[in-house]
Amino acid sequence: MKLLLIFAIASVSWAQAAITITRTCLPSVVKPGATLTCTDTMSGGNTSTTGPAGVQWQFTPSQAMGTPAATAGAAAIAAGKSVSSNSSGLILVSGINQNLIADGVLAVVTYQVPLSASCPGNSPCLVFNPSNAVGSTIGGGAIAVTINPTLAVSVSNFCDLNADGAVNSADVAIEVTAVLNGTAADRNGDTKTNVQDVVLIDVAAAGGACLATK
Ligand SMILES: [Ca+2]
Ligand SMILES: [Ca+2]
Repeated sequence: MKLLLIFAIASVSWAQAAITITRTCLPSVVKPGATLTCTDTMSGGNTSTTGPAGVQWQFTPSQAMGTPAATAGAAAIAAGKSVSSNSSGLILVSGINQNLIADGVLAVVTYQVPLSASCPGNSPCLVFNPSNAVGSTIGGGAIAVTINPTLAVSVSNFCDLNADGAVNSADVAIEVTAVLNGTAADRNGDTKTNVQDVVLIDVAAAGGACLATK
């Protein structure tokens, strides 16, 4: 009897357990105009109890990032679910079946980083703020969703040649080496690699604006 009671309590606690969604993005330092690929992974699900059968969540970027494109991740595909999304960043994982979703990648979301995006000092400043997160049991009941710590991505610029989030002498050295070695490293778009390109990196490394265009 005592064992049965313990089992019953354990079952109730499973039914009420929250699931967690964690977002990771690559690259961690992205350049304007490049593609940022974010992977949204679920943990804490249980295919022998509540699932979930469907999940929704939203990430709102802290600066304009255009309309994200979301595709189904391995865990969603395995459960026969598809992924829908809108321009606000709302992501919906659902499917015409009675399957429960196992832990794993629910969605892969890509953003085309606008040329206007930037982070002052190249410190991580692009944050994805979560909202609207909830899961559903097969009966339409709510499953709480926790979003793991908010991720911050750095938007670098065309003068951060080694993509370490800072523009300094290391980047200048890369450009100087390219000029000396005759390696293509055009920064002003004239198709030549020469002192003009070095100067653009020099100025940025000295604290000026990065005027490199590629
Ligand atoms: Ca750098
Ligand atoms: Ca050039």
